[in-house]
Amino acid sequence: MKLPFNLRNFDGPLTRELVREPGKFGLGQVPSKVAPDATTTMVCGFCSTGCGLKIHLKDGQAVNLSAETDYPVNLGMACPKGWEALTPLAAPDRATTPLLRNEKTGELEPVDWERAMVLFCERFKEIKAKHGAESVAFLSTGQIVTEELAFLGALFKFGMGFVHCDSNTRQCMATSHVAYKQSFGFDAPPFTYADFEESDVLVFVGANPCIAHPIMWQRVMRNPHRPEIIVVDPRKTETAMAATQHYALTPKSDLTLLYGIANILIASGWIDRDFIAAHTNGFAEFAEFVTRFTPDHVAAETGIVVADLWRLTETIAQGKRVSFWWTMGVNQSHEATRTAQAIINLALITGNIGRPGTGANSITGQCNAMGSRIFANVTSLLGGHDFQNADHRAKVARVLGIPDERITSQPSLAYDQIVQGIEDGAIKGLWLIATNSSHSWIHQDRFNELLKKLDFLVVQEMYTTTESAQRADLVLPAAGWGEKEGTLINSERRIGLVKKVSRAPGQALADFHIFQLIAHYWGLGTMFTRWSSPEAAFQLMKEISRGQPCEISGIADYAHIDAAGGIQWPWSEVNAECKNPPAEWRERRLFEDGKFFTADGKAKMLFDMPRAVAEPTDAEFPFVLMTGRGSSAQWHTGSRTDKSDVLRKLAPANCYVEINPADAKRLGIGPGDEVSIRSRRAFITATAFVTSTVRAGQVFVPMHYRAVNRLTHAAFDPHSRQPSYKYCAVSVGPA
Ligand SMILES: Nc1nc2c(c(=O)[nH]1)N[C@H]1C(S)=C(S)[C@@H](COP(=O)(O)OP(=O)(O)OC[C@H]3O[C@@H](n4cnc5c(=O)[nH]c(N)nc54)[C@H](O)[C@@H]3O)O[C@H]1N2
Ligand SMILES: Nc1nc2c(c(=O)[nH]1)N[C@H]1C(S)=C(S)[C@@H](COP(=O)(O)OP(=O)(O)OC[C@H]3O[C@@H](n4cnc5c(=O)[nH]c(N)nc54)[C@H](O)[C@@H]3O)O[C@H]1N2
Ligand code: SF4
Ligand SMILES: [Mo]
Repeated sequence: MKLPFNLRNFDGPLTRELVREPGKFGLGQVPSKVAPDATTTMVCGFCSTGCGLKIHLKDGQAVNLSAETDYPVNLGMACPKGWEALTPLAAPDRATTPLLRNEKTGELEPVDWERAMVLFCERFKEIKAKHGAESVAFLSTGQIVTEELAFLGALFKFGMGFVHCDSNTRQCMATSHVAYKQSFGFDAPPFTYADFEESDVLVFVGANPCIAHPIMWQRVMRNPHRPEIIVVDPRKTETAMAATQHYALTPKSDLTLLYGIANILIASGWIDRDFIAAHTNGFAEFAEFVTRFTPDHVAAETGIVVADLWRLTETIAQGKRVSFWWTMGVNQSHEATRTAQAIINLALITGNIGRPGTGANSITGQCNAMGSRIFANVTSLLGGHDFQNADHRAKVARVLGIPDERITSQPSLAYDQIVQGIEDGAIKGLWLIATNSSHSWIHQDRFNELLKKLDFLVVQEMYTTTESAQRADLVLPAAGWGEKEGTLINSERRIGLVKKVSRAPGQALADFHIFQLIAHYWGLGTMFTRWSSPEAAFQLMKEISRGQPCEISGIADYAHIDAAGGIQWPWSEVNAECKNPPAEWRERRLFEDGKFFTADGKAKMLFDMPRAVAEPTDAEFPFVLMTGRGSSAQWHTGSRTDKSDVLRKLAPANCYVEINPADAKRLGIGPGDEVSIRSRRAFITATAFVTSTVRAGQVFVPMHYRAVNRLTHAAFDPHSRQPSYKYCAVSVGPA
């Protein structure tokens, strides 16, 4: 197979080769496609906004950056993480060689790539031989480039012959994926960021963009229509404070609220009957179903008084261009999929979709959540295809040049089922790639205890110090954003480019190169020859996407993406043939023709009775614990953002808990006091942040502090299997 270095004729230790010709591995050399003293634009690698950043290089090394003014996403703006994006690359705890756990001392010790690769293959093959193809799993990410995600999924399933894999997008976007697929026939977020500026009513449900998507929020602030901004969130978040209407509903009562709104809209005739008749199925059943959500019932369940419920509903009814936006307050719930679909139903019955400033719009989280959803080969076959569909399998086999029978039809277990598989002894080997599960997975103590049951744990990471890397048997050192190339897909389906503008430290390799090495050492011969570079992999993705709603066959190459300022899917050859694309093609929305991706072209209205939460509060655990993003300077488990002095100054160093003044007073807790928080699973301490942003009986702890998931309760949405991170019962008291 063609590798960036000549392994075929390789006759000595890989390490010697690495030292002699590091450039062959993408190590050490001047970034390939960018001139040594250039300024070049690429997309940010933190959140799904996908801002364009201008990188300034000297002698082939990025020395500074600024926000790109000519990128259609951010228009010259960036948030603190974007401005500090280069800093984490230079952190002293970067993994610079593979590390292997010494069985005698228990310490992680440097080994060369040769030994790491031999061991990786030997150990996983041993497990496979002994326990079968279902005994090794991987958990990956929405934070590496699409080409790497696709390569990993193809390598693991078609090459190495394993079955079970999932990614942190399960923690995040699984709900939106399933909701869209069931309602629209494909996982297709319909919007473009211009919609933030074109709505006259924006409804944010369980989303805090001021903190989590600051530059999307800047787009809202550019809206010239003096819009009504409605926020539905139990907390008075930064976004709620900036809104024109805030509805602090009882946590996890969204489904009841949304059905209540639908009921009033339908009963009052504030609906678009023509749109419903022409473009939807299931309206009559839905209309009948929601009649039971009377205003009084809704008020009792949600804590939103009847007059406010009417005000909210009337605002939606009066809007000419109403857009609905949702994020983790919806997706991370025990009834998440139906809640997302209740939002979709509101957009459908009011005809607020397919026009400027409208839409049922799920905002994604990680920089490549959308790439992961469509191309990771985890829950759907590459390119949004179906593992169960023989034609789809044959198509993928043909494009990849892999025998048909290699393309498995067996569905993978979901994240939580993989974890359960470890407990049951069915999963013996685990490979984590660009995710820090030991911090981020729900009910963390159980997860970390279960890791001890594994025969072999591999962690592919940028840093040696993460909670997950510290537990690994083998650490594979990865290059990060800025040290490799590829594409990311943002929230509005825009494919943006990431470039190599910095040298990876030591022997850290791009994930893409690590997968090439594994393919070789696994003995897969020429099976992955076509994956000779990220850009070659991109060409494969183009071919695979042909005929799919997410078709990108009209994108020529990376240079095309670069010149266009990112390109939204779909972009087929029909688009490409248009020599002078009109300016409005730079920001496109879906469903303008009212045609959805279902068999009959109509959207489906799906609904279910609300269910009780998995762990209600009681006398012993009287508080609801909510979790989420704390500040715009903190990213997830902090592996990257904690490395920046600037970003660290912008957020509290210690774990804190937001608690209402009335509760604090009753419990004798003052601002800044150490408090204890106890759930049925663990006990942690945190600093009290006494604030009326949370209501009495509720507390909030940001997810960035490692203790938080020691408390959370492992409950899941039955359709998406997404964890319900935002609700469990705790007690709070002075420490
Ligand atoms: N600075 C920063 N930005 C980020 C990230 C980060 O780590 N740091 N992560 C990125 C990722 S991966 C994601 S997924 C997004 C997440 O972006 P968001 O979803 O906007 O962020 P969260 O804070 O997790 O959750 C949003 C809100 O849900 C509310 N909520 C809790 N329970 C309920 C409920 O029952 N109903 C309703 N309606 N709301 C509820 C919370 O109070 C919270 O304000 O952010 C992305 N952007
Ligand atoms: N309680 C609670 N828990 C939550 C949430 C919540 O709201 N509340 N939110 C959930 C959500 S939405 C998400 S998305 C998850 C996020 O959870 P994680 O994915 O576990 O969080 P990260 O810190 O982003 O971990 C990514 C890791 O990948 C490494 N990395 C970065 N770039 C690369 C690369 O290019 N290659 C490789 N190999 N490694 C790389 C980073 O150093 C980092 O350690 O957390 C979930 N957990
Ligand atoms: S808003 Fe998101 S994409 Fe933009 S600079 Fe900040 S982290 Fe990067
Ligand atoms: Mo996420």
